[in-house]
Parts: sequence; structure tokens; C-alpha cells
Amino acid sequence: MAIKDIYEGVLAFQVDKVKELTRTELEAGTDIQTILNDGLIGAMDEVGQKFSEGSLFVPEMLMAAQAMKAGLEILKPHLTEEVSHSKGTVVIGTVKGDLHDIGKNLVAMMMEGAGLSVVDLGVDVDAEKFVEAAKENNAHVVALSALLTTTMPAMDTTIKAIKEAGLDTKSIVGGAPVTEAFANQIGADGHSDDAPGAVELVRRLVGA
Ligand code: B12
Repeated sequence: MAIKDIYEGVLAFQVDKVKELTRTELEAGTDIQTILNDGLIGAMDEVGQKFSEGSLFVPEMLMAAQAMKAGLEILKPHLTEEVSHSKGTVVIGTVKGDLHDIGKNLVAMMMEGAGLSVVDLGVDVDAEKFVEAAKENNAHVVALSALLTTTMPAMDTTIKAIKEAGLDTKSIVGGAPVTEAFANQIGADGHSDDAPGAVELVRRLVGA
């Protein structure tokens, strides 16, 4: 019942309500992935659908995103495992031209929670910046996020730049429109549809 209320709260842009209900669900012992998938993420899928149909517009999409972020902040400390030292370094960012960061932030949070060191470059990050950060931080993995079909080519550009720089850094890609086939086509070392999968992927790549 309350998960449905979280879902409805995101759709109604109710930041405080989403925060409160997420906290209540956590305290009741509800599984975090259930809160995420059936509540917060599920609602954003409906928001996207309504946007496609033309029954909801950018300002509403943004308000829903703010409500979702409020819920995520409550979950953040609980996405953390007990860890003593870093198992690898990941440079993460949303590619050039793309401002979507909710999924990227969720992936970053879960990676931190899994004991990886995460350097978050934010949104609208160009290829050079990814390369520089990978060098500076001796990154094991560069993780690229894109939510727009028009910004997916920037993933290709970035992976090419990493390879041209001769870095020994793996690259992974994700975001709603990104498929396994696209990942293979641009020579990425991995792809996942969701944040837990992204963590598994990095663990495999760094051998942790
Ligand atoms: C919220 C939102 C916005 C917000 C973003 C706020 C923010 N701070 O992020 C705002 C209002 C700013 C926005 C703007 C726009 N948006 Co928008 N937006 C969305 C919406 C509704 C939800 C995205 C989201 O946060 N989902 C929830 C998160 C948790 O999911 P996720 O991002 O997919 O991430 C998960 C996985 O993909 C994966 N993942 C993500 N990153 C990575 C990275 C790696 C390495 C890995 C392994 C995995 C991984 O793990 C995450 C967690 O499980 C989507 C619809 C949708 N359902 O996707 C449209 C959507 C992405 N937007 C769309 C559009 C068109 C736009 C605009 C162009 C609209 C406009 N006319 O201005 C602008 C573009 C601005 C820009 N330059 O980026 C379209 C894209 C269409 C397309 N095919 O390209 C969508 C699909 C809506 C639609 N149905 O038409 N948007």
C-alpha cells in the first residue's frame, strides 16, 4: 500500500510526502530494491510515458524528478555495505549534451555503497574531461550515462578518446536507451540496465 503511495507521491510532485513515506517503508523493513523499483523508479517510468503522450511537460518532469531525488536521499545511507578499503576507482558522468543525472547518481551511490571509490564528474561531460579524470585518478573503469538517443553518439566519441589516450581503463555504458548491442557496437567493455547490475559489472571488470 505505502509503496503505491510513494509512486503516487512522485507523480504528484510531493517532495516531503515522498521523503516521509520512503522513511516509513525503510523503518518497516521493506526491501530497498522494492522501494526503488516499484515506487520511485516505477513512477518515473510513468512520468516518461506521459511526457511521450504529451500529457505532461518538462517542468512537471523536473518536479517529479525532485520528488524522486528526495526519496533517493533517504535510501542513500542504506545502499552502503560495510567496507574497509576501496576495491577500485570509477570515474562516472553523464555524457556531453545530456543533463539527466538521476540514474547516474543512483549508480554512483550503489557503487560507493559497494566499496568502490567514485569520482563523479556530473552532467554534460565532454570526452576530454573523462580522459583527464581517468588519468588523474588512475581509474579502473569509466562509467558513461546517457538518457537521450541524441547523446548516445557522445559515448562512442568518449570511448574512442579513452582508447586513443592509450589508457588501461575499462569503459561501461548505461541509461534507458542504451542497449547491449549498442555497447558492443561502440566497443564498450560492458553495459547494464540498472544500478545493481552496474555494480556487478564493475566488480567483474576489476576482479573484486
Ligand atoms: C526526469 C527526466 C528529465 C529531467 C531530468 C532531471 C535530472 N536531474 O536528471 C529533465 C526535466 C531536466 C529532462 C529534460 C529533458 N528530457 Co527527460 N526525462 C526524464 C525521465 C522522465 C526520467 C529519467 C529518470 O530519471 N529515470 C529514473 C532513473 C533511475 O532511471 P535511468 O536514468 O534510466 O537510470 C537507470 C538505468 O538506465 C541505469 N543507468 C543509468 N546510467 C547508467 C550508467 C551506467 C554506466 C550503467 C551501467 C547503468 C546506468 O541505472 C539506473 C538505475 O537503475 C525520462 C523518462 C524515462 N522513464 O526514462 C525522460 C526522457 C529521458 N527525457 C526525454 C527528453 C526528450 C528530454 C528533453 C529533450 C525534453 C525537452 N524537450 O527539453 C530534455 C533534455 C535535456 C538534456 N539536454 O538532457 C526523453 C528522451 C527521448 C529519447 N529517446 O531521446 C525521455 C525518454 C522522455 C520520453 N518518453 O520522451 N528530463
